[in-house]
Amino acid sequence: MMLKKRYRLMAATGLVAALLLGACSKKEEAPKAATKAAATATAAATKAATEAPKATATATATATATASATTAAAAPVAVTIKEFTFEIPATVKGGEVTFAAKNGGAAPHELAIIKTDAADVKKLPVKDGLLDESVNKPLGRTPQIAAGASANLKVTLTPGKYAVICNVPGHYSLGMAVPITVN
Ligand SMILES: [Cu+2]
Repeated sequence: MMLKKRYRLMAATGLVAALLLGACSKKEEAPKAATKAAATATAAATKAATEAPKATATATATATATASATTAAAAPVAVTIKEFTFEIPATVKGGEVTFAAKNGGAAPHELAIIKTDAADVKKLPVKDGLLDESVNKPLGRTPQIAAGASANLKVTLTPGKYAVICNVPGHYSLGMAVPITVN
C-alpha cells in the first residue's frame, strides 16, 4: 500500500512538473530546454506509473504465498532426543505432522512412532532386545540420527494415543518410549 501511494505521488509530481515546465516554456520562449525537461519528467512519471502495479503485484503474491504455507502445514513439532528418552510435547495437533528431531544425546538414536492405547508404553512386547515391530508396526521412523545431528519425520496422524520410541538395539528396553496424544 505504501509503495503504491509513493509511486502514485511520484507519478503525479512528475506530471505536474512536466505540465508546469511545458507552460513555462511557452511564456518564456525557451522551448528546447523546457521541452527536454518536460520529456524527462514525463518519462519519469510514466516509469513510476508502470512500476507501481509491478511492486503491488509482488507484494500481493508474497502475502498469498505466506498465507497458504501457514494453512497447509502446522509448525514442526520440536523433539530433543536424549539417553534414553524424548523431550516432546505431550499432545500434538492431528493431520500432517512433522517431527523435527535433534539428537542431543551421545549415542545414535531414531524416532519412530507407533499407534498404541497401552497404559504403559514402556512395557510393550519385546523380542530379541527390540520392540516387537510385528506387534507394533511403526507408522514412520527417521533414519538413525548421529549424536548432534537432526532429522525430520513427516507422518499423517489421526486423533488418538501413540508412542514415540527408539528401536536402536537395546534402547527400547532401557525405557526409550514416550506416550503422546494426537488431538
Ligand atoms: Cu535410542
